[in-house]
Amino acid sequence: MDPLKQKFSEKATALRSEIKAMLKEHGDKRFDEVTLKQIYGGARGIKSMVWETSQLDALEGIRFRGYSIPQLREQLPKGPDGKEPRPEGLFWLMLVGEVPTDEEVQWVTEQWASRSEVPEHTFKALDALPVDTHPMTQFTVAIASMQSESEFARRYDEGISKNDYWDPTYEDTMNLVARLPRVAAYIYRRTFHNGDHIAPDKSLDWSGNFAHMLGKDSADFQNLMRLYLTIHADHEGGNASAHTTHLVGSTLSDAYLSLSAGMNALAGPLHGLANQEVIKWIFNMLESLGTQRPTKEQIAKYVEDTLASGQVIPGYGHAVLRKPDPRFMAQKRFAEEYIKGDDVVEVVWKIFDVVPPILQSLGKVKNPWPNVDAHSGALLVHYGLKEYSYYTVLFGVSRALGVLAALCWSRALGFPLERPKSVTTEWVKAQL
Ligand code: FAM
Repeated sequence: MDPLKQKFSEKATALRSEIKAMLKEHGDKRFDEVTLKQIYGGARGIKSMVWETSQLDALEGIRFRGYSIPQLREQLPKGPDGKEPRPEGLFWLMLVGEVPTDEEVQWVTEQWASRSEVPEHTFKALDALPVDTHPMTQFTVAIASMQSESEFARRYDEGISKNDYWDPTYEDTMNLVARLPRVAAYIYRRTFHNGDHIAPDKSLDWSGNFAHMLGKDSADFQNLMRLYLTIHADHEGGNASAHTTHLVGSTLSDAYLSLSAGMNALAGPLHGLANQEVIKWIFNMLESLGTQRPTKEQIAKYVEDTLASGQVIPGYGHAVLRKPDPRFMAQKRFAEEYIKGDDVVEVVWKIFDVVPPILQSLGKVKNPWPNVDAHSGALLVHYGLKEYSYYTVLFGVSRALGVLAALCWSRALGFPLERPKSVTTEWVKAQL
């Protein structure tokens, strides 16, 4: 058995019996109460699922298996120039809870390279779509089209024991993650570069090869991809893309169908699509002001106008966070180190000064601070990746790491079909 699978199987077996014993002894212990506001308010804050790979603190931000983003950057094995962490290492950490060695990360890189062949019919399915189909739609179609290769679906059809569900889920996860950069790069090149595709370079790491297939070979862009694909990977289980993947997976839909569903959730403007909305909003602002270097006063006026027209300020606010997002700060740090003085980055930083007090003054916005999406576009634009309708696909390639590692855990721990209770307003009124 491969070393990661072996380790995962041991850890999962141990945790599964621990949970069984815990449930037997404490199964009726109360952890939460639900208010009417929560029932009508998108279930905010209700503790109702288990997600082993990461946990979000409203003030501290995300921790992956206990490690904050700055700690990950320090401790995970890095790319060839030793600067940014390799997402392969984060995947290992999320799956088995241990920071991997350089050799272990190299093993993941090689595994994914060896599993990265994309079926021909997926390219055909993409080519059948109009070229101006939104890249996220292309992405979900491509992922669903690869379902024909699902090990889980095949083994279920043959009659697999419940105790073994985790095994083909792990195989599907490894195959699917391995193929995503090729699929995502294919979508980029067909949509924006006349289908002039670039063959993979399997000597590169997962992020380096992705950058290469996008047509961006500079060492700095490869580093941006390493950081980007690391910090977008997971944000505990309740966010829409993670929760959708989890819900669909709970019906024993395989990893392909579950991820494809999760990516449809990521494609919404209140979730992952916000990264395209941010840069679109900034470009529109610069155009309407007629300058690349607006003053803070000009930005404030534009923000007020956006709010007055009944729109949200993209990249600001969060359902859980109540401080500037550490993923925003990690990107700011990257910009300070690699591309200080860039015009669009300067605008992003001015917006960071201007927007929070304005949102605060509205008196209803619970978090006036920037989230992950407020910064990412400016970094991509700097390196010439200006086609912002593509940005959410990059987010999706990364998010697959967390939600699929979590899917492996859900199958290994024997989690049941998810089925919360709904009520009618008539029923609610009768309780008051
Ligand atoms: N601009 C203007 N108004 C905002 C706002 C923003 N950035 N963020 C929240 N509000 C409003 C919100 O629309 C609501 O207004 P109404 O009561 O009139 O409906 C009010 O403030 C209270 O909302 P909340 O409780 O503070 O936020 P929610 O938990 O309901 O929603 C977000 C969270 C993220 C959907 C919301 O902040 C938002 O729409 N932000 C802009 C879109 C965005 O950046 N999304 C990306 C989130 C990201 F981290 C990700 O998933 N990738």
